[in-house]
Amino acid sequence: MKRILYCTAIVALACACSAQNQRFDKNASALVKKFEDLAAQGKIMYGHQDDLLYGHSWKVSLEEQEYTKSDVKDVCGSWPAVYGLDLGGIELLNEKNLDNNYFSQIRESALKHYARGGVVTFSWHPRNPLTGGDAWDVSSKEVVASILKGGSRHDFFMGWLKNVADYFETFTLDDGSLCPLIFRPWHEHTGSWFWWGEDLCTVEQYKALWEMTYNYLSCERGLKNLIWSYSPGAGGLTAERIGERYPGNGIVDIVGLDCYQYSSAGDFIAELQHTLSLVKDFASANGKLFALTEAGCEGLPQADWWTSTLYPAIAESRPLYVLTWRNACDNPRHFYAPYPGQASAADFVAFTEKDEIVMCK
Ligand code: BMA
Repeated sequence: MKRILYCTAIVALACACSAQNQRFDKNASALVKKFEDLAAQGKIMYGHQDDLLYGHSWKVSLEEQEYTKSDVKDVCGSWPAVYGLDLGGIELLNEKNLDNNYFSQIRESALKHYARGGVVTFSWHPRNPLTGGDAWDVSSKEVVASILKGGSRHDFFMGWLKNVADYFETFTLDDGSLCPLIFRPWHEHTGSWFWWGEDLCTVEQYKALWEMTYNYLSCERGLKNLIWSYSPGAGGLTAERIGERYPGNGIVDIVGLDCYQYSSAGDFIAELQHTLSLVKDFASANGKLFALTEAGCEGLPQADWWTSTLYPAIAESRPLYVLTWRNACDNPRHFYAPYPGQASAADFVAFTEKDEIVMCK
């Protein structure tokens, strides 16, 4: 056991940027400080995926400049504090991401949100670099091995990381500095539905994937605007499983949790309370922030879901933020935030009015 811990520490040290390099640039430092202040006050930011790009029954036009429309704002008068976006497709230099959003609009809306005082976070559902399938193509267990150093797809995959870095470098503010971004790659790895999932690679391969990603983006390319989040999925999560593939304190800033409701409200509350407390304990022991990086109940059939299910599940542990998933404009049943007239709209307003919930005004 001791030997394993010792090796992990050496790997983490070896991959962190050299000591004279600072961890964050000034904007990311200020944002992390803001996170620490919010966490100390027990505040919880509310977040929503793709919020400014489309909603349950609308989509921004190509001419959009302001990015003011939002299902969340239409319901409660404020934007979500955290704006989630996805990079899937940037690895191929596609014009649009996997959910049909122009990368130019993703960037412009993110910069608007940051200028309003909001926080931006990116997930990444990259295609499968070995088979050519999508992120959910788990037909081969060789994918992670193939992209690590020495693997047959390593050079190819480093090209994908270059495309990610080139895109992140375009998130410039007026003074030429970069917009800080929470980057949350290789998420839900405790499940096996993505090609980087638990059954698809070994512990060492998963950690090496993180180290390679961090080393390239934050060290080699010097992207000090990135705040790194690690997000296990809730299903069957234990303290041991949170720690088993943890990439290391040198390269993680936020310990996250992804947890969706697939069962009764009571079961979901119990699961979320339990898994959040595990994540919180792990984060505290490692001096990290923690957040509910993805959550939700598809279609929001329960009118008081926000105050009677989500709120009691998070009120005790108080994650830094809770981000509910997207309101697809092309699938009327696939939504996780209310829109005007939706059954849980009034209750969502009551949730956002709670003292600890932070929105973007
Ligand atoms: C999933 C669904 C998909 C989407 C993917 C990435 O949960 O919303 O429709 O493509 O996330 O955003």
